[in-house]
Amino acid sequence: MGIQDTIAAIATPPGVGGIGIIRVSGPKAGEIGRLLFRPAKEPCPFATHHLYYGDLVSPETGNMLDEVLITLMRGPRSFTGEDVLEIHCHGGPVILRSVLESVLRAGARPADPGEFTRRAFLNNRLDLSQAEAVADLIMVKTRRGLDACLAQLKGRLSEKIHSLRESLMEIIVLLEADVDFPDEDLDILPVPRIAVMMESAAAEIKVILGTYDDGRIFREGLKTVIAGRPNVGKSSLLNRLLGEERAIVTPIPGTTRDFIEEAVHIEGLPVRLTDTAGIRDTGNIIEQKGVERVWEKLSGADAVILLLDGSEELSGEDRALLESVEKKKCIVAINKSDLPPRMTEEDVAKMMPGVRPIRISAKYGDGMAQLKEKILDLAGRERSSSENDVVIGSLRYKTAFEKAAELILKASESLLSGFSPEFAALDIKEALRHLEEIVGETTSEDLLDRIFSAFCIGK
Ligand SMILES: Nc1nc2c(ncn2[C@@H]2O[C@H](COP(=O)(O)OP(=O)(O)OP(=O)(O)O)[C@@H](O)[C@H]2O)c(=O)[nH]1
Ligand SMILES: [Mg+2]
Repeated sequence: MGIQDTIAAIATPPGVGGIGIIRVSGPKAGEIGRLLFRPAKEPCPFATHHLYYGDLVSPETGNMLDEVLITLMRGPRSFTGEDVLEIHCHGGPVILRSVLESVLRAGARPADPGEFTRRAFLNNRLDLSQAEAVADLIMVKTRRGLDACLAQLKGRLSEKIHSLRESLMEIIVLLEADVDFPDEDLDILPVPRIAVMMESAAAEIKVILGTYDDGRIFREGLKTVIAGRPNVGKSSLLNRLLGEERAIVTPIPGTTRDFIEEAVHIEGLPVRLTDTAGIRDTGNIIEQKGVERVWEKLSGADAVILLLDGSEELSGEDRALLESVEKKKCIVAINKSDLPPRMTEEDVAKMMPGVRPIRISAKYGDGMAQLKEKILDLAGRERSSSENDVVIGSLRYKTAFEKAAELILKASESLLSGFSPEFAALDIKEALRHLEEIVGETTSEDLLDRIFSAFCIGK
């Protein structure tokens, strides 16, 4: 498999722009540059990390392709660690395509998705967690998500893994000293001390795991489901929060039958809103199917906005819903505050002690600021971590950390119950392997393929 070959791709997004960049990486990068580029001023030594101005021409026909700026960054001081050529063209799709074709004819091959970053990883310019941060960085949707990605790119997660690794190595050395010299009656195995070391490593991992919910929400958005009886104004609320008439609103109960999902930002927090079918017992089979699926949605939600119609009395169906929704992720909103009230906050509080409902009018927009505040609170705004902290948002990291913590605790238990330290050492080594997988030190080709194929081409 040739890391020896030279790859090329358009690195800027499709469409029209001020400039568009073709990126080339590999041993032929310099040669390709020299073949296609006609400098405006001689001499043009192609000094590394310098920008040169001139024309790009097709070597076969001599025809001009574009007027460009070109730079060669010699390895290993480049993104991939190889020689990297960047051609800054005018940002038109036809120009970029024709320049890329010439580059390919001059000896490069098209890059696979994520291949530049993969090479950076293989050449030790980045570890795997940093490589993934590159992919996340360009997709990130919020300022705080960006901070977390930048911290990861700068190696905060990697540092954490390395310090955990040091601790685990130390434990292994202590455990194996006993295995290696069992006859030397040194009585050196300080079981309680090792157990403390193990527990503190596990505790450190637990702290990192505790950031997953935050991290995931800032990567994927807060999954928020609007639920309630038919006709309470769920679709009106979705439209209000979106600022457009997305869902159909009618006075007929049972209007919404399927989910409507839309994304909004609330003060930088990405929120994935789902409008659902009104929950009620119904003989209509289509509507009933919709209602069944609402319950599934509710159990998978990060937040539920339970909507009530304040112009009516609290009904049996409302009560059933109030009882069944998980309190800690629920915001109760009494809608239609513009109409004469027939439901009080106390009625609701009786059903759900500790919950303070808010009054809103989806139709006229009253109470929206308060509702947004509540959503932000649920997302754990006050828990917000500093940009230097490690925040993990990826399921891959979460799983690896969980397995490592489990194995460390298992090792500590076995040691404390008097089993041979050999067993504990095996568990700790396995835990180490899971941690190393995060930074890509013990990662299978398969996993690498999966991770990098999710990148875009040119990254
Ligand atoms: N006065 C008043 N009417 C409202 C308000 N919100 C919604 N409505 C009206 O209530 C009716 C039902 O609104 P929808 O948004 O369709 O209600 P829904 O909960 O989505 O209903 P289903 O899809 O049938 O479950 C419509 O006639 C809305 O105009 C409000 O704040 N004040
Ligand atoms: Mg509706």
